[in-house]
Amino acid sequence: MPLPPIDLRSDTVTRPTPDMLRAMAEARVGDDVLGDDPTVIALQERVAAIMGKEAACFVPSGTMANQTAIRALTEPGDEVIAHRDSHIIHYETGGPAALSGVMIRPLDGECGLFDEADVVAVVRPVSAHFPVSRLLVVENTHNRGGGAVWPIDRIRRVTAEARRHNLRLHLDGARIWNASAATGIKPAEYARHFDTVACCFSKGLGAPVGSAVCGDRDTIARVVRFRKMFGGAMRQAGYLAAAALYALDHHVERLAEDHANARRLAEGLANIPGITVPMPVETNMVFFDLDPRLGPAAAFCDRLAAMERPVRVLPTGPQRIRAVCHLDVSADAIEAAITTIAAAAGDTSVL
Ligand code: TLP
Repeated sequence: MPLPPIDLRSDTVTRPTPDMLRAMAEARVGDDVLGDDPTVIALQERVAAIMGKEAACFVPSGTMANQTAIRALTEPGDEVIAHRDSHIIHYETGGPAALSGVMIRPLDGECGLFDEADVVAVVRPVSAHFPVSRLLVVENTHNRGGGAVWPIDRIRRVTAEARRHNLRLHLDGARIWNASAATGIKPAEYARHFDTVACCFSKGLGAPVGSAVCGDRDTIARVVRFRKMFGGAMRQAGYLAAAALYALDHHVERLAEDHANARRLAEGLANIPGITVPMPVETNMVFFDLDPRLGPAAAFCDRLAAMERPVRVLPTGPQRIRAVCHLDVSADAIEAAITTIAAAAGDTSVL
């Protein structure tokens, strides 16, 4: 019998715990499209309060959270400024172009971060010829930036300058909980600099489904409208909202464990010949690069999945791999993962 794989592909792979399932089964529900699901209403009020915003809208995915927010804050033909490596550019199937009719102006910067001067440099003058520079999107933590956390001072400076240039502001805070766990800075302290904040319950927090968009009442009314238009309005969604409420109660404090596991994993990987860890590990993600003599990343991932104690990870570049720590991965599993990866890299000293 092969041993069960250690699944580090994403923090999205977690399964609901028995207690979470019980909370879901016991949820009071209504019809959320008609606006009377009490558990969805409770979740929306709770998450709006956590973010210090007037209102929130529960949506099925992080992608829909970002896309409804972008649609709510822009007009077709507008330009959205975002880091080159951001999720909205790489992993949302061209949604900003398809759903909102906007262009994206990508910014450079280490680990998904940039400075106010980078924003100012691309803001366009008002002219009949140019698209309107309308929206700045910040991602915190930054996924392809290694799970990097935006320093709060940098957020303050960048958003203040963006406002001076009449930009609206959206925070892709799918992993805002990880940013807060790493810094001790409350989500509302990050959120107050933005018009809208997307946060996710099904990544670090371990719920099976669901994200939210938070903002002022008028903007969230637009988000609710676009959620319907994009097919994301759900009926007895209280069963899912109950999982998110359970996750907020029980799975936020423990995120520090995932961060400690990620640091340990990075340390173990950095000691394996042929493997380098290119970015600092600040939260629950570890990116690692393979020396070409270990082969391409995709083939190495396949090799890891076929080992005696399989490890599942995802290639994110020709030589780059991502591993993500989460609720369903223990400190012991991390030690086993390091052993498997070392063995696959041909490091016999670990065996
Ligand atoms: N990210 C997924 C993949 O799409 C890459 C992952 O495994 O990390 N914002 C950020 C910063 C994200 O990392 C993700 C998911 C989303 C938005 C979208 O969330 P979902 O997958 O719920 O649509």
